Amino acid sequence: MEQIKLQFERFTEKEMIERGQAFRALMVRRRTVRDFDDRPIPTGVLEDALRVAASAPSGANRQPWRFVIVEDPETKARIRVAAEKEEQEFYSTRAPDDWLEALEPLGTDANKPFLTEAPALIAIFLERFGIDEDGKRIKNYYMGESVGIATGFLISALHQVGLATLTHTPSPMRFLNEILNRPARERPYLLLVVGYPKVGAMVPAIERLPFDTVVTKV
Ligand code: IYR
Repeated sequence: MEQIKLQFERFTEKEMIERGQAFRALMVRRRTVRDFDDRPIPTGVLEDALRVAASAPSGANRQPWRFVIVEDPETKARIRVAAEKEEQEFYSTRAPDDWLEALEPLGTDANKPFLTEAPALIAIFLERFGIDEDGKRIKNYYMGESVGIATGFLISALHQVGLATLTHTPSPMRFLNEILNRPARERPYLLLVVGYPKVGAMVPAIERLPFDTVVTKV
């Protein structure tokens, strides 16, 4: 493989500390939002964030992510109907009691108004395998890890420009393949709801775990 010169920005130690603190301050303010208004997103903003997502590292550089931007009200409405159907099943029968208990503090239920109220949904698909020109399967590697990292990049990029997100996982969400016309080799990974929080939106008063619970130094 041909090699090219690495473009890498180096900073002084002072700059490193300042940049680290500034990025931390930005990112820890991110909250998952469930209450969106319908104000549209400026042209190009989603595309820029998606280019960030698509630059994520992936197993063997297979880039096994596919993103579908949904802004059309009719398609959002179809997604909402299908998701609420699954969620009704989930909340009334499928979910075990311990799961419902874990969700209690978040106050979620089977109604998903944000799917039509938010200006955009980004459906994220995981490509289980590729197809070459002869129609032969190409193996992908570490798809879950790769798409998870790309999704993290996407959420961060959107937060950075002042957009709120909700990582929504209707289960099962195969209906997304049908509505969005995606091949069976692409598995719906999650549905990212994107927009501005409603003025006065509330979020649950949840806390992050203590730092030394999640980080250990040996
Ligand atoms: N998919 C359901 C349930 C749900 C599950 C988890 I884990 C959450 O963090 C939140 C909700 C729903 O979207 O309501």
